[in-house]
Amino acid sequence: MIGYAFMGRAHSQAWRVAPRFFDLPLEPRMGLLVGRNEAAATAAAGRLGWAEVETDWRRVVERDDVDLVDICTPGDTHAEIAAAALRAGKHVLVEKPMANSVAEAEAMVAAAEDARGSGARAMVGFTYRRVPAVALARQLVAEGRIGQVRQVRAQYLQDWLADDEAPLSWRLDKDRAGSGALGDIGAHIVDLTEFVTGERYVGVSGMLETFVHERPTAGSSDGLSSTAGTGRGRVTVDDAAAFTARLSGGGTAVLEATRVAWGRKNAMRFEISGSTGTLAFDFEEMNILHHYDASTPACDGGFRRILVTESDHPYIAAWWPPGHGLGYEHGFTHQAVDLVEAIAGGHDPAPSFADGLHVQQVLAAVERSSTAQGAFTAVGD
Ligand code: SOE
Repeated sequence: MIGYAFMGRAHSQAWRVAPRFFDLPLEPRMGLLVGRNEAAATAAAGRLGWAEVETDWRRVVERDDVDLVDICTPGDTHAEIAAAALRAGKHVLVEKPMANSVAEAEAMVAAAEDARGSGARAMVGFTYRRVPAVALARQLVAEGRIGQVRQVRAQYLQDWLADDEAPLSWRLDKDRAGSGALGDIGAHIVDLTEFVTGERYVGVSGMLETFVHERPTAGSSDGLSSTAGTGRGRVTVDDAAAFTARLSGGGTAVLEATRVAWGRKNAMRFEISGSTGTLAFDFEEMNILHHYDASTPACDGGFRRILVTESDHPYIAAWWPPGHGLGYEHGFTHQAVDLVEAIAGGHDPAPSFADGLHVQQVLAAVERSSTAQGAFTAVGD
């Protein structure tokens, strides 16, 4: 695993726990943690359960005793590391957004295609697909339980940048992160709503805004949060993104991603209205899915609140009795499980690098549209 901050911690927890709760066809062994600061990486490896430490990823990706490379670094490093690992015949899991540009994402797809012959598998970490209520929503749409998808409403709202004095970090630097709220969290709702509907966004009209152009430079950081330093630096990414979109099946969508919405901590929500019903989900109540079925007589109709903790709900059988609930980290565990099963079963995991490229194309179309005062922009052009 390369990187050991927020995502590295989440992935480590997943690799540790997955074989203890799920019957996996292969046992993951947590071999090497890679970080440039040897002392910090050594401390992290001890805490997170990695056997060895390396300071240069190049020395790791070709080692014979490495089968899978898990990339948890900022976006500007993804393409190079993923391509090198795939060339060496390793399986790759890469954090979202897959890359910082469409060109990088295309190169990653090409590397994954070339490596397929050697049996190497490549997957993007859109972990929210593995929240049981989200996976159930996808099943219900596929079963026709809301009919033809007509309207998608999705939001990803956070507030960790709502304070104008919140310090700079790599996530606010376009060269390192690619974009701001758009790629960091907008990418999740693009992927998630495509996953649930089984459709693709074909065109967008978008608007990006940066409200706070300068922030204190970061002083110290523990990988999760940072304190302000003494200087000030420029923010080069968006604080918020909003866009409307058209879906491949003829439906419409309204999406919003922001890191400056006071009071909203990790409110990733979607509501999907079809010709015969609606589904609604909010990550802040992640064990619940709401379903409105229009075939129920209006007099006793209304949204049904499904507590997604039954053993026949996706992923739940491996966990706790009904009603005991799962949390943020379980999505990462399910991701590890699905990847290991794909590797052992010899099939491609989802989301693939091609799926990651498509999300990148949607993000790029939103950026182009925003530059062109919101002109409708086809995805992929
Ligand atoms: C920060 O906005 C962040 O950590 C994202 O990068 C993650 O993808 C999201 O799951 C939580 O918020």
